[in-house]
Amino acid sequence: MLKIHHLNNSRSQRILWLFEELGLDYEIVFYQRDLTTNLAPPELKAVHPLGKSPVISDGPITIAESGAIVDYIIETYGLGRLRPAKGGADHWAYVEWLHYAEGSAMLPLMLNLYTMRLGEAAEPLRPRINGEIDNNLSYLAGALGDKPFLLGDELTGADIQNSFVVEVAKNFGALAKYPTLAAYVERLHARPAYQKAIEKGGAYGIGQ
Ligand SMILES: N[C@@H](CCC(=O)N[C@@H](CS)C(=O)NCC(=O)O)C(=O)O
Repeated sequence: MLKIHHLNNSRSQRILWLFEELGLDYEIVFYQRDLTTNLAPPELKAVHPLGKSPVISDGPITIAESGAIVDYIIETYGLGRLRPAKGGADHWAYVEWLHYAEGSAMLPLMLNLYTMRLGEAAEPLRPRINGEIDNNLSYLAGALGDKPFLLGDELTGADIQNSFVVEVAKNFGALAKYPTLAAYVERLHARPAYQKAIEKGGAYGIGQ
């Protein structure tokens, strides 16, 4: 059976959502962040050397990195759902979005998170970090346009993978300038599968 190593209040929430969108059977192994450091417990290192979440296992296969997990699950269990047909321009746009979330968009958001702890010492970095957050959010808003989802009328893995980006941006108050992205977050959160995943995954405070 599919198994997900799920850290509370983390990126693995979007994998639970993916499972729910596809109606899959799966087992959740729960891990709790340290209340002081907010880091993952050391037990996750026994699952994967990086000690991060999400990690899934499916029989002999173990996969870390949420983009790879989204790709694997949709290819293996999607039966053509949650992705555009292969071969066309939309397919490659979809692949790009799967890489984009963690490869580009999350970097300035994580830098923001880390440098917030430095107080005034981080001031010299602020213009670059804020500029790159805006660069990415305006790119996302432009790509979304007036469509409901990144690739058109249907939800795809691209939206699930990038949901964490817009949720983190919302937590930082960075969506105030991007009403279409704020509405996009609400649209994703309104999906029954999203809500079921929240019920299963436990308290989630990112972008809510
Ligand atoms: N690029 C990875 C990032 C994984 C990651 O950093 N996960 C965070 C949760 S949001 C984590 O496990 N943090 C706990 C820690 O670093 O101790 C992915 O998308 O799967």
